Formats: sequence, structure tokens, C-alpha cells
Amino acid sequence: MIEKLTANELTALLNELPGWKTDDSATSIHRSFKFADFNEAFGFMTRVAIKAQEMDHHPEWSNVYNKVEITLSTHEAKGLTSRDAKLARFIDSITKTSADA
Ligand code: H2B
Repeated sequence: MIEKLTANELTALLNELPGWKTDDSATSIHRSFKFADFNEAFGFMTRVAIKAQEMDHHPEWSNVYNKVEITLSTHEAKGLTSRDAKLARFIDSITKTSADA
């Protein structure tokens, strides 16, 4: 069973990835993205989907035209783990800051 991030690890992660915020119970992180149009949003989602499938770690997300909402959590651990950190880092690495909603 994968371990949850410690409080210190979570604080460090949020400092490293300032676009992401935790929910009140600190069991997930969330970020909103806004793209030029649906084509860009769906292209982004496709890249995230391929990575998620490779990692066997999947986002909760929604898309409305050019907006994408992503929540990351590790169901198996009922909280945040290094898998969420890795996927969030990947997502940020393929996203320009202008995609912040
Ligand atoms: N994604 C997320 N976010 N959390 C999980 O615990 C998880 C997953 N578990 N994707 C994986 C799939 C598991 O169900 C399969 C069987 O490996």
C-alpha cells in the first residue's frame, strides 16, 4: 500500500506547484486550466490521458469547451501520494502558465 504524503511533503509540493490547491480535508489537489479553444484543451487532455494510463494513475476531471478542471487523489490511499505529485508535475510541465483559469 502506497503511503500518504506527510504534512511537510504536502506543503513542499504546494510550494513547488503553486497552481494547485488542496481541498479542505487535504485528500486531493485541484487546478483549473483555460485554453484558447476546445482543440487545445482536448489535445492537453489527450497528453495527460496517455501519461495517466502509463502510470496507471488517473485524474478526476471535467471539460467544458476550453476549460479543464483536474482533481488528483490516490483512491487506494484515500489521500495524496507521490503518484499525485508525479502526475501534477507532468501536467504542469506540458502547460503554459497562461493556461491557469
Ligand atoms: N487512479 C487513482 N487516481 N488512484 C488509484 O488508486 C488508482 C488509479 N488505482 N487508477 C488504479 C487505477 C487501480 O484501480 C488499478 C487496478 O491499478
